[in-house]
Amino acid sequence: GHFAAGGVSLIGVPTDIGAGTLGSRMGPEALRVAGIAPALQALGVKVRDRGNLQGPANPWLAAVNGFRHLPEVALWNRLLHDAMHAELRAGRLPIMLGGDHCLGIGSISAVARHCRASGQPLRVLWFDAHADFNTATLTPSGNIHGMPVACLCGQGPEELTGLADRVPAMAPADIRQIGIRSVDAGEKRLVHDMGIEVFDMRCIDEWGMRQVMEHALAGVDHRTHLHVSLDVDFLDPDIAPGVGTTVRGGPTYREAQLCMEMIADTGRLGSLDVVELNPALDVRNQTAELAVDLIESLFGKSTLMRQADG
Ligand code: 6HN
Ligand code: MN
Ligand code: MN
Ligand code: MN
Repeated sequence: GHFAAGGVSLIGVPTDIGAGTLGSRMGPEALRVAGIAPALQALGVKVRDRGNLQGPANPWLAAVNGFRHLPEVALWNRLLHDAMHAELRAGRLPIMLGGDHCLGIGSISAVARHCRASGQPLRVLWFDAHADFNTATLTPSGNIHGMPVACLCGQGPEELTGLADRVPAMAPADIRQIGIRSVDAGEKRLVHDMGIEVFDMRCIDEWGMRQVMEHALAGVDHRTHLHVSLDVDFLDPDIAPGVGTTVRGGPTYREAQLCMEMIADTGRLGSLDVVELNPALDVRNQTAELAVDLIESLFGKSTLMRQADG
């Protein structure tokens, strides 16, 4: 059957607690308004909308010891970890509707824990303009949405590194980063030292997206759990203006579609984050609509069209 045979669960996480711009708290509603549920249903996917998690408000405070809002970030991520893990255990494919990218910590902690319990290899595809590998001492902002990959790899405060069944929650060898084009100086060294495999924009320019995705998916087999963490600032700001941290020179609409189609072709998608969508900065909800287009491809829309041709 379809890789989402057990159905999809939408989990809204309406917070901008880890970001430097307010507004991604409205991301879940913008994705619903853009029609994420009916779009998946039209592809034959069973969808359950679990509604929104409820957590602490954003107090909008300065950094303390290198972190902004650490207690609130930790609480949101604990709630998300528990919700994601319950869906995975029930055999469902969770889609986390963010919210800012600090939520990748709770989401992927749950996925990694589930993979260990079920004996499945994990592959995380991190689509982002940023490496999100800062630490309290390296961060230029204190914003924890710039730190989730470091936390998942065990570099961070125990409130954030210890959400799963072990520390680090995830092995650096299990992640591939795609579309990177803005990395802070200290962060760059740490990404390199941790041995993270990065397919940056230079790589996409030189190899083309098809070859990049072939490399990023190499070794994925019939048992692999694929997790996609889609930071919408991955996309070029010309097509995706509704994000707080735009960086010029991102992938085009067709390049992004190809990424999603090649993932769909593996049949191994197991969970998804859609993060950093900021409706306060968007124009006529176009970035949310683009995200829904990409999610349709991720769930096999173009594959269905190919089958229709024979
Ligand atoms: N994101 N590297 C910058 C910082 O403040 O650490 C930007 C991080 C952006 C994070 O977009 O998920
Ligand atoms: Mn499973
Ligand atoms: Mn990010
Ligand atoms: Mn980003």
